[in-house]
Amino acid sequence: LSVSTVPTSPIAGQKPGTSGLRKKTKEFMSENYLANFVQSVFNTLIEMKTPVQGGTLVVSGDGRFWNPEAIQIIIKMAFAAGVSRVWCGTGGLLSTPALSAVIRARGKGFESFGGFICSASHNPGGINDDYGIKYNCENGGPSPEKMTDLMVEWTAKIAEYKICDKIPDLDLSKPITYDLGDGKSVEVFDCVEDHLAVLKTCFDFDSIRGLISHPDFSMTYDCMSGVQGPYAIKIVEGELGAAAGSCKNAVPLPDFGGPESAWHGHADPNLTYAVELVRDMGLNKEGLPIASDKPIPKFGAAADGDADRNMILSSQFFVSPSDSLAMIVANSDLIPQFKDGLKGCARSMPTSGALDIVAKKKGIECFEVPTGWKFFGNLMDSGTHYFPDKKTYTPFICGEESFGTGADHVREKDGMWAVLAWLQILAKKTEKSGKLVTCEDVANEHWKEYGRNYYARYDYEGVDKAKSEEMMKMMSDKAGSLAGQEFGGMKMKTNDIFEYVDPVDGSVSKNQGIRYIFEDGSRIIFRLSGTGVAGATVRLYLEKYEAADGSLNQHQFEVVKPLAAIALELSQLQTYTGRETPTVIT
Ligand code: VG1
Ligand code: CO
Repeated sequence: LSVSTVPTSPIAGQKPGTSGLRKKTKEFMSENYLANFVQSVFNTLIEMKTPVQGGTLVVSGDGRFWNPEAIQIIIKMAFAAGVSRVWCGTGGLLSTPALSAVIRARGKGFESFGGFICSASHNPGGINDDYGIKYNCENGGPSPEKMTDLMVEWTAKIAEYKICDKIPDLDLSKPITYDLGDGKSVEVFDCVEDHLAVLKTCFDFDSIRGLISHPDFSMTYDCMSGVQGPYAIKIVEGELGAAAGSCKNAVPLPDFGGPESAWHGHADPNLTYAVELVRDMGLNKEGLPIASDKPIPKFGAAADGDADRNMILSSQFFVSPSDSLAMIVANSDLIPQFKDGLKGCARSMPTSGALDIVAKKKGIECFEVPTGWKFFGNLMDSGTHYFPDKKTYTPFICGEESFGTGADHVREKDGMWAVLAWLQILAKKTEKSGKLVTCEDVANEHWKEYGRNYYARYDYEGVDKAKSEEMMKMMSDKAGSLAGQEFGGMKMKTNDIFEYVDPVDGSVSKNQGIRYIFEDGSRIIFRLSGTGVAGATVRLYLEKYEAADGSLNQHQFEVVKPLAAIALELSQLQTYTGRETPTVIT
């Protein structure tokens, strides 16, 4: 295949954030933007001695606007870089967890060395919205920081890129193998099959089928016009027998429904954006019950654009993501994946401490890592390091407050896994009790045993970047100086800047958020988002613990309000940003 070398020059700002490189779509479409970044990734891989030559690369995405064009470009560049085989899901679609599964499990003997995920995840898509790309490694997980740092170095010195531009654009709509000569091929395969095969090793599908056919059970799964549609239809309706139509908005759209959709193209499963699901489950956007003229399903879930996020609900009941993580871990013995015992668990720093309480009681190791899934991978892969009695397999569950939950079957958060984990827990509990058990039942039982970590996150979107950085600096400068002082009748235990030393490879991640921790365990945390494309988003995380003998059925948003008042005082947020109220509360 003939290779063209195209001269180019560095483009400023090609720095991956919390999860890949995200920019306005038009910026990505501008001359050489994508090619510069993709070539920088290949240069990094070659520098790191990744077997790109003769290797297999996965390329697919969440179906957002411009994906078809970007995928064709990446395919042509991959062959120019020496790749022999490119794998794509049908339609160029693979959810983020499915792509992770494909990297880890597909094609015995010629496994892939990694893959590109063309997605900006929960960010809206379309010509006027966001585009993104992310590279995942041989273990199926996001590139670690040392690797993204190298990519950034390459983007700053790139002078040319290579592309096999004589290859015609390929039709990726159905399974087929294209033999392009010179030992190069593109294989298109069903986008669901590999992920489904992995999930079948995690769960007892028969028992979940039993729950779904229970006369009192009903469910709805809102795919928000993201990539989960084909997975939900095939797995939930096809394999598990949910009624046809249980999966809503299940056709992936390039703009996730766009401005006309109830969620304005913002395929982000939370109380604010998952408008249709929240209404159908008989709730308002504060998570409070509202009257409904239709029967309310017993179980509800939603996914984001690339299907790594999940929201879990039961009739008129919202399961907060931090709680969901803790409850799955508490009930992990009901999930076949952990039949030999769960060895470890982890949460991101801002995620509530509900998990820690469960881990302590169950006697399992619990880790606290910075925000973003890339930090979980090392822990999962460290089987022999941290869990010496297990040689290769490290039963592990992890999650984030941002509606991300997952386990060691892949190296990404996995929206479908979270849904199946809950269905599995409900199935086993229902089998045992004889009557239908709901998420609300599980939550009430959980809080009575462990207490409740009331929790909320305030997002201030689109604020001035310089001003929010000034605000963060003001708080950072005070680190360590507030211990012992009283705020709103609460005594401060510590205030610091979270820094993470990876226990496996010793790498250090500084500046991962500002923490105020009170004597009673309450926490206030500030971070700046690393996934936005314009201005800045300030995230404020609020947590208050109520012991098992305390008042367990209050409204979470009300309980944390006094903490919010303290947070505004500590940060002077209103003065710095000019914002009176958050854009989103979840
Ligand atoms: C956000 C969330 C974080 C999550 C990340 C990627 O990052 O807070 O928990 O891992 O999005 O999720 P940030 O830096 O904006 O706070 V996804 O579904 O967009 O890949
Ligand atoms: Co996502």
